Amino acid sequence: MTLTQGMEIEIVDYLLSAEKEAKEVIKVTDRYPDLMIEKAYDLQQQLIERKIKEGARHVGVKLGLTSKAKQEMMGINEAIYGYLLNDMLSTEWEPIGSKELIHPKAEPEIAFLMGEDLQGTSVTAEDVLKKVKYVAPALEIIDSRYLNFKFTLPDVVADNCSSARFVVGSKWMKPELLDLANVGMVMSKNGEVATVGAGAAVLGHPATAVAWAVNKLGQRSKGLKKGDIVLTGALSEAIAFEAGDSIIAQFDGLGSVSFFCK
Ligand code: 0L1
Ligand code: MG
Repeated sequence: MTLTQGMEIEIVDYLLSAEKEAKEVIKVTDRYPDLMIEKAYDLQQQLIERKIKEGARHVGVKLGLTSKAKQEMMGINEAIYGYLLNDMLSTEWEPIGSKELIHPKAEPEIAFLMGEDLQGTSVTAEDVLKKVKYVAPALEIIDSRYLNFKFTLPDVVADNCSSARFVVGSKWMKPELLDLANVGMVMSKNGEVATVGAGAAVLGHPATAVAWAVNKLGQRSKGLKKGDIVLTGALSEAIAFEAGDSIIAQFDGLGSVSFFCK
């Protein structure tokens, strides 16, 4: 079934309300089983445009489903991208409010800060690294709007790839000072190790994941802008948390990043 403009507006409203009310909802493909991935990116774009119209600002891009393990689990062979807006950016010293979220999970990631614009359809990891000004430790907080965090690929793309919040650590380094694929990471919850990982978990190298995203954006005549923050993908599985929990991710050579959930 082809979605009419009215149906598309209704889907975007549905997802925006679920987020605003912090209420999980039945996935879109239960109602529209023919929803295809490219149409889901159109819906994602409309959702972001609505948020921008309501006052939010674009601050970057995020990669999702970048680990081979997660791709195999979902029976897919490519990553996904979504957008980061200023109202998702949280600081280490300001607690994350659990009441505004549904069933949040934390993901340890390496953030890139773009020093120059980058657009194209045959961009390589090397091209990406030439345009990255700094890398930093980051935590992404994902919070799928769907019931029990269960969805198909088009569902999660339309839902802006489960984006909710993100925190970037204060240590920013030149990318050439680190071997990003070999950066080890330990994420702890309430002082206990919850998960470990390495930069290579992100499609072999975080810059490879970003090159994929740039090429995918390029197909829509979009790209990365100077000053964009890019969350390059999770170094390990996501860890669920709730009010009262504190999360810290420590990265070899890159320092740490943490938050408390109130
Ligand atoms: O950022 C991510 O890797 C998550 C993307 C969406 C999939 C999920 O919500 O687990
Ligand atoms: Mg993520």
